[in-house]
This record gives sequence, structure tokens and C-alpha cells, in this order.
Amino acid sequence: MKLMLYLDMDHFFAACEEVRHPEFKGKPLVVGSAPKESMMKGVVQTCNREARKFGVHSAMPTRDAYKLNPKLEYIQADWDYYENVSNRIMEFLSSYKLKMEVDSIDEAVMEIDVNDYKEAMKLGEEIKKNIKEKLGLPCTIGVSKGKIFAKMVCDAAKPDGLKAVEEEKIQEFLNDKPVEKIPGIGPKTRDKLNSIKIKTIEELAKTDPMVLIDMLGSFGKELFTLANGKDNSVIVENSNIVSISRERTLERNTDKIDDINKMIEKLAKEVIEDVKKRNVVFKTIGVKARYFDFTDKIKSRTFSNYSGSEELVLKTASSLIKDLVNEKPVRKVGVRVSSLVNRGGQRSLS
Ligand code: TTP
Ligand code: MG
Repeated sequence: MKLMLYLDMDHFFAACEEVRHPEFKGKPLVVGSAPKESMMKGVVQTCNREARKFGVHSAMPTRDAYKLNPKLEYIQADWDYYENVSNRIMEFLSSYKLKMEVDSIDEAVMEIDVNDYKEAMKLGEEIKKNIKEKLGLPCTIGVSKGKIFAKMVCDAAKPDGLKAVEEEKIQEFLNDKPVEKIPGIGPKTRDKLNSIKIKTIEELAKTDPMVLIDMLGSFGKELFTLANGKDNSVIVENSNIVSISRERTLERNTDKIDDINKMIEKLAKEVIEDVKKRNVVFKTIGVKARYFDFTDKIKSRTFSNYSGSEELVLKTASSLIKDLVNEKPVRKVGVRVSSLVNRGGQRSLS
């Protein structure tokens, strides 16, 4: 088990908005389409601390957020901007030249090459300070042995936290937590475990592993190992950016597929230019449509091999967008590639 440092930005999209719109600071802010514009059909993508105090959270329908507090401030998500900030964070982290894996737009994990918690905490403090000073953004860092435990420690230290849990303390840290605190346990697995009276990680640790394997296959075995304080996860080095995308508003709202396709082609070409410049390859291609009523829909396809092909992006993007058009007039479209690795850092390049 290697010592790892896990970083997760705090209420990321909302914090990014507070940087460029300081007038929202201290007010409850939701990132997502406003109830009036979306006719209550939108969802909360994230929200700041003040909004969380009312019980608002990510993925909550706007309708429910409105019920909790009709006076929330809303701002439409701007992925281009958040990706840009994310790239700056990840590029800063990669300047430490440690083994690193970007986990999502606002999460990354790094392997500390000396087995020294004090050193890791010092590094964590320095990273927090730099991100705050350079970008004005708060983050939380967790330090532990193994990627999954480091992430759990990070989650437990939110917001604006820095916390380490040493190897000999990890069992105690895990024991009283509900099983769903283990990353990878979603509502379905939680319900299955709960149905056989396993609610806490301690109960999971004391279950006969054969019962878990019968129920969940090899994942059951992994869970048993984790619950008993052993995290064998390792870092899978990827590109130090999460995705590359372009989006643009159309000249007028339209449901004409030819007009939309022209824009998709243009954006796909720009994305590919950036892919080449950054020397990466991708596995996932996605498109996005923002409709006249400010609601968004996203569709993506993941391939089994990495690729850098312009033709593949053009073909896939125009086929995906077809499924999103003809519902309602579209005002803005986007193209994105993700699951990136550095070119040459992987096999089976097509
Ligand atoms: P998270 O890291 O899950 O959330 P967060 O950064 O907003 O809050 P926390 O302080 O608890 O880490 O997700 C990162 C961003 O991803 C988030 O700011 C918005 C986006 N996101 C969605 O668009 N939809 C979702 O359902 C979730 C969970 C996140
Ligand atoms: Mg976050």
C-alpha cells in the first residue's frame, strides 16, 4: 500500500463562479438552470456552502431546490470555464512530478514517494495554499495508504480540510461509517448489503467473505479487503487534463440538423486541433445540446481503444447529436473528448 494524497475541490463549479462573480459570495448560489428559464425542469449541478445549509445538493431537481428556498441565486453552468480552471489546477499538480491520476474535473490523486505522513501533510498544506492564492479556490486534501482510503479521508475532511489517517488508525476510521461511504458502493449495492443486515463497514469487515463473493462477485472480495483496512489500489497515470471541449451558441435557435451539424463539425475540428497540440489520445466522445429553454442534454460514447482520429470525432459527434435534436429548438452545442492519456503512454492506438 502506497501513501497517497487525494485532492477534491470544494463545491467546484459554484466556487469558480464566486471567483468571477464576487457579488454572489455569501449568498446561496446554485449552478444550474434557473427555475423560470427551465420551467422547473433543470437540476442542480452543484451549489455553494450557503445553499447547502438549506439542504440543497448536486443532482437535486430544481423544483425541489425551489421548495427548500425560493430565493436561491442561479447561474447557468459554463463547462468551458470550469475545464479551463481544472486544467490549470491539474497542470499545477503535475509540476510536482509525482505519479498522478486525474479522477474527475475536480479530483486528482498523487503518490507520495517517501513513506512519511509529515512530509505528505506539508505538501498538502503547500498545495492548498497555492491553489487558494493562484486561483482563489478552496479544496480539501486527504492523505492515507491507498487511493480509496485517501479519497475517503478527503471526503471526511470537507470542506477546506487537510487530514491524514495513518495505517494503524485506518480501521478505527472505517468502522462506524455506513458502507456507502466506500467509493463504488452506490444505492444498489448498499441496499443489497443492508438487506443482509450489513450497514457499517465494521459489519462488512466481519462478514464471511464467501457470502460477499456470492452476492457481488469479485467486487465482494475487494470490499471485504477494503473493509479490513487494506487498500491495494494503485495509481493509473493518465493525462493531466480531464477533457477537451468546445461549445458555441448558434446564430439563432434551430432544430435544423444541417445547421447544427455545420457547427458540430467546426467544433470537432477545433477539439482535434487541441488534442494534437496537447499530444493526447481519447476514448470517449460526447456532444451537448443546450435548448432554447436553457436545459442541457449530454450524450457520449466510449470506445474500447484510444484514438486521436479526427474522422472518428466527426462521425461520432454528428451521429450523437442527431439523437438530441428534434426535441426542442437548440441554442448552443458542444463537442467534448475525455478519458485522455498522453500519446505514446498507452497501447493499441487506432
Ligand atoms: P463534486 O466534487 O462531487 O462536488 P463539488 O465539488 O461541487 O462539491 P464538494 O465540495 O462536495 O466536492 O463534483 C465536482 C463538480 O462536478 C461539481 O462542482 C459540479 C459537477 N457535478 C455535476 O454537474 N453533477 C453532479 O451530480 C455532481 C455530483 C457534480
Ligand atoms: Mg469537489
